[in-house]
Amino acid sequence: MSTPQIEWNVETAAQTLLDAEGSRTDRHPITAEWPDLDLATAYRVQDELIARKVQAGEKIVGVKLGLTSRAKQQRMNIDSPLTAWLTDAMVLEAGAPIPTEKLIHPRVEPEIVFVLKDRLEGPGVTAATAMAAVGSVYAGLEVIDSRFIDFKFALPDVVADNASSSRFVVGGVERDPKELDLALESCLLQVGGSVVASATGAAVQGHPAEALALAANSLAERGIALEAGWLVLTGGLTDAVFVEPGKQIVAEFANLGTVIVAGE
Ligand code: 0L1
Ligand code: MG
Repeated sequence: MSTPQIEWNVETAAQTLLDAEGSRTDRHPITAEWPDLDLATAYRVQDELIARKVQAGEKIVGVKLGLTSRAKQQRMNIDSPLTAWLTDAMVLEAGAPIPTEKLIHPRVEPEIVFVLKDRLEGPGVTAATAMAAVGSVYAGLEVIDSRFIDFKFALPDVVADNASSSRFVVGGVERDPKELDLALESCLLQVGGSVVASATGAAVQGHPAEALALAANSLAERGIALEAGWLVLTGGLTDAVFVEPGKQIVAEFANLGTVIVAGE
């Protein structure tokens, strides 16, 4: 019996990606079967996918940026940053084990996380106006889990797939962004006690505030504003690392504290 062909459109693409996540089954890029999937349509797929999660009871808690650092862009061979949605179902407690039994092939990356005190709406947002809307800053770790085989995709695929989002941890140290130079904030990433990568906040678009401005301005193109109280993950500072059973993944920041997740 041959596999039924999918009739590709925004709805079928969103459901295909939700099914891949739910059944922990990675698949070939959608663009291999739907070569006309362009970026604007891919964002419609992303929005549809999240609308279905919200309908199922999840709550939007913020947004993330992906591919904001050269380390990540070079690894994925894509040089455009992108935005995606965060929901409450993605929150992982600091130190908690990564629920690998529910995931396909998780990887982890350190991030600088903002919590907004004011609404932020593009266009025309600069790094300075973006920072004025930030109430507090934290260290974070993001667990990404592409629904595509070997994390291989074109930009529209990964946009549709909500930028490989899976889980994230926010650290316990809250800082006032006015007290820190986030471009100089350094981070050591360790796996099982060995340092595997290091970076400073400048790795993220020169300054995480530039990433926040980019998010506000690109979301504005879809008529979306960032709301007060939302979290913003500004993008991996370093390349993402694989989760290894029994090994802790630790991001040690100079001023934002240390965030830990455990490989199962
Ligand atoms: O958070 C991210 O940077 C994910 C962007 C998508 C590419 C990837 O899966 O690494
Ligand atoms: Mg990330």
